[in-house]
Amino acid sequence: MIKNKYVLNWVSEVKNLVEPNSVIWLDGSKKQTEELRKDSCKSGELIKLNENFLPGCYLHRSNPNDVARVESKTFICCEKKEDVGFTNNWHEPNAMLDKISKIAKGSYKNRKMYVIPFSMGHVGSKFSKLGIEITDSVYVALNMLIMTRVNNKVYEIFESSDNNWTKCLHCSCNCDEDNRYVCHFPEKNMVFSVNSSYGGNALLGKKCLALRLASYMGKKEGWLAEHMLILEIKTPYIDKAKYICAAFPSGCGKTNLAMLKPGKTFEEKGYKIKCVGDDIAWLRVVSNSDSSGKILRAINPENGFFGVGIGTNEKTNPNALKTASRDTIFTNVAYNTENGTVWWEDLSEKIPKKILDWKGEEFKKNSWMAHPNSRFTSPAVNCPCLSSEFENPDGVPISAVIFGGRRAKFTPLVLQSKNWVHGVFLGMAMSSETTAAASGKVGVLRHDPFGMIPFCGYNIFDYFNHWLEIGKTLNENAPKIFNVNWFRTDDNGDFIWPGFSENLRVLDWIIKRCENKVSAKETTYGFVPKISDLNVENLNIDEKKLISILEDDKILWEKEIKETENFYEKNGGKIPDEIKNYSPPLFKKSQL
Ligand code: OXD
Ligand code: MN
Repeated sequence: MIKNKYVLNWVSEVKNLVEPNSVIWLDGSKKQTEELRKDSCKSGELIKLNENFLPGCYLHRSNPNDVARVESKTFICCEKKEDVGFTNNWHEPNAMLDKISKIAKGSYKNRKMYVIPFSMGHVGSKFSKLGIEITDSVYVALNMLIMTRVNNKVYEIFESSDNNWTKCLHCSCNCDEDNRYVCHFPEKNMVFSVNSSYGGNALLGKKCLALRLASYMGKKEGWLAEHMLILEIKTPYIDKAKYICAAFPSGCGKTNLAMLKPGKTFEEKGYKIKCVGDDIAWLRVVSNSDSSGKILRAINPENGFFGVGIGTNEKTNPNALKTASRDTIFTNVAYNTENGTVWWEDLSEKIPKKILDWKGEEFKKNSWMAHPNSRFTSPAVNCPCLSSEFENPDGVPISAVIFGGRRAKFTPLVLQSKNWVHGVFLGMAMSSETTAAASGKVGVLRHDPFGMIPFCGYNIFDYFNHWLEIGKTLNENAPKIFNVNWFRTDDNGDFIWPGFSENLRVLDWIIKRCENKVSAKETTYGFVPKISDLNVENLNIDEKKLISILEDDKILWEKEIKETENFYEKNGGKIPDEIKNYSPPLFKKSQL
């Protein structure tokens, strides 16, 4: 137990509200975790999988009405409506607190209350933030033990942390969709979620603290919380490893890129990719150790992966499969009853003979066996390509920032911005076709600036300006900014670029650009590779099609820029003048 009086007061306040029959403080120890796993198997919340094939692994089935983040029920509750901007739902804080407290009142009756003190980031690092999640769901508690750092050191550090930590209260209630709320109170440093036990709505350290509240803290304190993977790349032509951050909307393959396994051609040449993080990056401007000005360093604040099952297989991400082969909680995947393992569409060609779908029901033709947003929660240490820098409390120095989206017909394979300001424009202009990670229609094109539309906890126009300000402090040491698109299709609707491990060819060009090892073709819209500079050795790709995705049509760009301007204007803001002024040809009226 922690003796910090702020912690004790809050825990006792929550206890009075939710009225549990017992309170359990979680310390992350093996013994306690094992007891929780046993309890959850007894209660039916988890199913133990075959220890021989999947040691330490469990299956969980959520309520079928509770399978994805619910953006329509996610609120930022702060004094002034204008502080949240058009990308968030706003609510007045006291009225909302009142409303959800009534829903939560007495909801832990005959249940246990789990208190989980955790650190996002390395315990005690200046990058890190502390939180306490209280939950009545043993499933949520076990996920938090994987996704965050929970240990004795966290307990120690809480003793000297006064009130500097985030309150995270989760109440399962009866999973009533109509009364589901995920509420953030930035001014109170608090998250309160009721009636959902699905990942992003209930593992409150993740999207709620590490993105929505952290982005708000970052604006106040001068740093960035981003929906970005962090990867380490070693190439034969540079001695030191380089680090890249990449922002993509949900479901665009961040985990696959972060754990990319080089194909034979590149492996033999000495290329290596290591993973630092697959979903969230916290970035700070710090002095370079050789005193050559300021650089951007990044940490992954999480301690595990909450990956999507479907789309993960031997071809797309063998490292993720190994990561999920032990000590993992699978959510809403199919259950192979013959051998006690799990399955999802595209994991293997054949459907196992004896199988139950994600709801625990018999095979039905033409229906999903695993839910499209089925997940695996695995400890980071399981990852065979985890970077040794994952544990560096000072983070890694970032050479390049990549933005990307899922666009079938527009934006080239790779484009380098002309400078930081232009890069911020590329981030602002990001759009992507939606996936199953959030509830709502799949495949619809939506604006998703910086991949942050569901996660920026404050006014997005202030966020754009914050990015511009960060760039000024970095000056000539600013990472280079790129845009990528793996998803262009031909007239038959087939992907032109093979993607997955072949994306290393694009990363290679990016690093060469950062190291001034290669020139590029300059267009009004940015720098693109000369075809001779993109390594396509042993790649079976039609040259005409490749050329078609290396450069964009001027008319399409003009339409896109106009559309982006209209989108922001319609929503009460505008593209900052600084961006418009930097490159008149992009915004010249006669071109639009
Ligand atoms: C996620 C998401 O769960 O982005 O990572 O939705
Ligand atoms: Mn994500």
